[in-house]
Amino acid sequence: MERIAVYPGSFDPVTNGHVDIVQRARKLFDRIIVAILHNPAKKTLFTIEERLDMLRESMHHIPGLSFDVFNGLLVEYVQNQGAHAILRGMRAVSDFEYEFQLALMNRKLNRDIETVFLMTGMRWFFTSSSIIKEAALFGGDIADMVPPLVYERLANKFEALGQAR
Ligand code: COD
Repeated sequence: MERIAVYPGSFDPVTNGHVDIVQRARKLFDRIIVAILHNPAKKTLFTIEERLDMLRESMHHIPGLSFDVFNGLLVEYVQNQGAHAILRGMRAVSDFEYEFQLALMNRKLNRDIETVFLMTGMRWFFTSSSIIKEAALFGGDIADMVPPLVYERLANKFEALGQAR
């Protein structure tokens, strides 16, 4: 049986922390579907198309991946894809409570799907999409935390980062 995992997220934008998780998880799964939640109620910096584009470009060197957009319940999407695992990354203790609730709710909704957590790579401990956006807004140097295309796109969005280059 093919081992398929779904790696769901907002990816607004993708960071080196996300890339690292997928790279390492490939040892555990034959195929990983990186899936962006389309939630029109949530305000994002990048559109779905921009986020998909950045994900594809940042992970093009990793085999066995596909990229998709989903809406509605995650467990339903996972089941429809023929997958049995949800892949999540864990950074600090602060991630734990939310991830724990999400995993338990998903298990309650579908007992056949397991959530698999990978610890962040040490280098990406402090890397988060929201902190990167805030730093970039004020011209902070975030070049080593995101793939080159994401850096370019952030610089285009935020003039301050563009000026710091
Ligand atoms: N190192 C390691 N992992 C990281 C790093 C890093 N530096 N940065 C982020 N990650 C991990 C996150 O911990 C997460 O596991 C994953 O990467 C994606 O992160 P985000 O922030 O892009 O994704 P989220 O947390 O916004 O995703 C939320 C979901 C889309 C999974 C969730 O909202 C969802 O499933 N929604 C659909 C409705 C549903 O079914 N809800 C659950 C039951 S009610």
